[in-house]
Amino acid sequence: ASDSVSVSQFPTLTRYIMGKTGDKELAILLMALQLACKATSRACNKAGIAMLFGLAGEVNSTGDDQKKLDVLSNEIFIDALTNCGACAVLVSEENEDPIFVPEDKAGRFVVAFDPLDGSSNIDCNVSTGTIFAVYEKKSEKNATVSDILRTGNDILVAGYCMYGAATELVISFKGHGVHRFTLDPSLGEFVHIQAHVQLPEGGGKKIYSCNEGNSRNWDAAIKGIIGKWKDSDKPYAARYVGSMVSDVHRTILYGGVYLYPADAKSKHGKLRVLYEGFPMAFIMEQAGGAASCGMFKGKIQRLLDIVPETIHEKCPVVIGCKRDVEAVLEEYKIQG
Ligand code: AHM
Ligand code: MG
Repeated sequence: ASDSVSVSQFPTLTRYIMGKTGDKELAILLMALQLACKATSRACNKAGIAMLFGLAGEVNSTGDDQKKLDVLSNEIFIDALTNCGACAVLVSEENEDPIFVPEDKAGRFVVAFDPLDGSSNIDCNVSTGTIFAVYEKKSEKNATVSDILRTGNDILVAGYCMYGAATELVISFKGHGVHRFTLDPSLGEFVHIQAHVQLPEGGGKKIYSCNEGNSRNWDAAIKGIIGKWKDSDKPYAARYVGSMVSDVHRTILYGGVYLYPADAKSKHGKLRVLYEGFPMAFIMEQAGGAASCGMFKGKIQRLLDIVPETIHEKCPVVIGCKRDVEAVLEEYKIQG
């Protein structure tokens, strides 16, 4: 496309939301979210020059060392969301407790987010991302933590923003499919590049994506299925960035499966339900894929059906094309 094409040929995110839902408060919320994504993208781009690489010297809600960019992006998101007038409660990976928006600024939405996911990739200029899930609060008056401790089936909007070669926002509105928007830096806007994104027909490329360094602690079913994929006539390829946003994004576009299973050391896996598992499972299902925990607490569980009891709870994650997710679940039956 040349620079002379009209702006309206590439609708912006805000225009897109208004056109699809007509919900002005939701449009305001998503304007705040996209502003925070743009500011985080800018911080990632300038990190080397602005001396933003390295540790901040603090530990976050789950005991991980915080990077300077973790702290900065968290401040960016909290500032944008508490001041937009559309939020009641926020849950961030970086904050131990939920953040209740003061009554005079509060709105109808509840947002769980990981401001900058993929910590291990921050300092070496490999893709990172933001992940978020939006709910509408149930409480009539002031919001409580019960407004966020709900199943993933209650999600209204989920999305992620990938800070990669380009900055890309992928959003799914319940009932409206999955949409891709790319940040046009010269315009400072996210422009719509693909509607109703679906995983490739039949499951797409044969790719498994997981941290195989954990394999000695996996259960028999996960060891079994990965072994089968590697030993088949046309073996699966291994691809693992180590940033969930990038690994899930590739899975949606190319096919295959992404796994962070439970193991003997981590019975709940590594990823957090509210701002990693749920939003990615929601997007994956909306894109025609599947999302499971595999075997969790003694039974096979669809990921979105979990009801979290605490805000930083973890769950095992097996998400991707139906072909591969079903093969994992089948392996649990075979292994008993
Ligand atoms: P983080 O929230 O501390 O960044 O951890 C989440 C990340 C995911 O993006 C990624 O898929 C996973 O952790 C990688 O974990 P590992 O380094 O154990 O493979
Ligand atoms: Mg994270």
